[in-house]
Amino acid sequence: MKTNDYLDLELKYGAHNYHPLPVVLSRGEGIYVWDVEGKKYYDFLSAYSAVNQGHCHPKIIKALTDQANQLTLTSRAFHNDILGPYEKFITEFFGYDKVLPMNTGVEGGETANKLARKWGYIKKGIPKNKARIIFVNGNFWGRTLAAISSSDDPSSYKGFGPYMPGYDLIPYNDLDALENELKDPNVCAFMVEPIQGEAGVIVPDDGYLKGVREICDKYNVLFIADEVQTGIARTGKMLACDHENVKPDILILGKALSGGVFPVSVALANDDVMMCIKPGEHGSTYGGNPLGCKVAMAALEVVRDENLCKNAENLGQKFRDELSSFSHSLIKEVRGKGLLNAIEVNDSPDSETAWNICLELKENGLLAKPTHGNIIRFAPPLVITEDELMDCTEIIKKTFNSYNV
Ligand code: IF1
Repeated sequence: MKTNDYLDLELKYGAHNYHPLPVVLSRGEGIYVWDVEGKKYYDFLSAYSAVNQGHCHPKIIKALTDQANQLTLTSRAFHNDILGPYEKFITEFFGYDKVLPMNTGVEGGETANKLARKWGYIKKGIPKNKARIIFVNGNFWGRTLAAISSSDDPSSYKGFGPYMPGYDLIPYNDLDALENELKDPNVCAFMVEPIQGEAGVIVPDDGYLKGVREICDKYNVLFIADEVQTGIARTGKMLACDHENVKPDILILGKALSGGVFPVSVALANDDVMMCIKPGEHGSTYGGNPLGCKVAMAALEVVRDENLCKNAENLGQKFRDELSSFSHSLIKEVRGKGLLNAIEVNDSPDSETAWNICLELKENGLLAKPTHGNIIRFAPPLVITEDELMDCTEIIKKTFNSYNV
């Protein structure tokens, strides 16, 4: 079968809830993927930062296959010999008392919201059903009804009402607006991405995260950091919060926590928060399963042992230097941190330019996809070498130069 045969199958038998680039991949290794015609590409999306360790990393695949032949799922009705060691490993790795294991990033977010509300009622004394959580404009934390209830993007929330009460929005990167909201004693938490991914790789001012920490402390509000996309070395530190040495009260991780091999997410917190949830009040069938736990431990060991934070920091700077010094009428801004970067195309958000540039990039052997309209996100696996990165910046420059507006 050829590319179009696969596209036809998806068109006929699959929900039309995505608009992918017209490429059908059949193999991945490191920073490379191949399509069904055998064409090789640089992967500059990394499955939305889930494949930070590179496609099919041998150490992670070995962890998967070894455990898959041993024990894959017990449910939490019984104990197993992997969960406890995983919980010790990951809580020590990130410096929290306890972990609540889930599967997808949005389940991590839902878990954080439930923990925050419970803590608000039990520890902060918020009246029953009055707890509020504050989010920021441009946030994205998934597709559940709670997640879209906090969204200000119509493509996320429109047509799915009614919405979750107790959620309110303030501008991103605005500490005055934050302080103004947190004065309300019914606010239990502030949930924010340290860098906004979906909104278009929006990097807040230096000091923003430190300010969030201080204001949350001042008003006894939990700081929830959604590091599902920015975490696990993507921005050049293990966590994006590490750039300002701030520690959130609840840390949400997903995506690269399991290196693109198996869905694993977590909410991490100290006992003061985590012990507010009692047996039977939260969980999931696959949450904390032995297979995912083994994969996640291997995925984190790869990040640590292969120094992926340093590589992301160094090569991310090189990427931005190379493209910032490349002047082109279609490039409005190059921005990001570590290897989470974006080019804002100098055209209207509803133009097809960014999409068409991504089609040209595909022809030139590099896969990337626009986020909001005119912003192209560039996020390769963190195992990329300097030579490979320089080859990719040349492809990007060549593509812009040959693009006929
Ligand atoms: C889609 C976006 C990225 C996330 C942050 C939680 C989640 C995500 C910061 C939920 C998920 C994914 C979802 C996927 C595309 C992708 C995405 F474009 F949707 F927004 F990366 F930017 N927090 N992001 O980015 O994690 O439940 O998906 O495991 O839904 O189209 P999930």
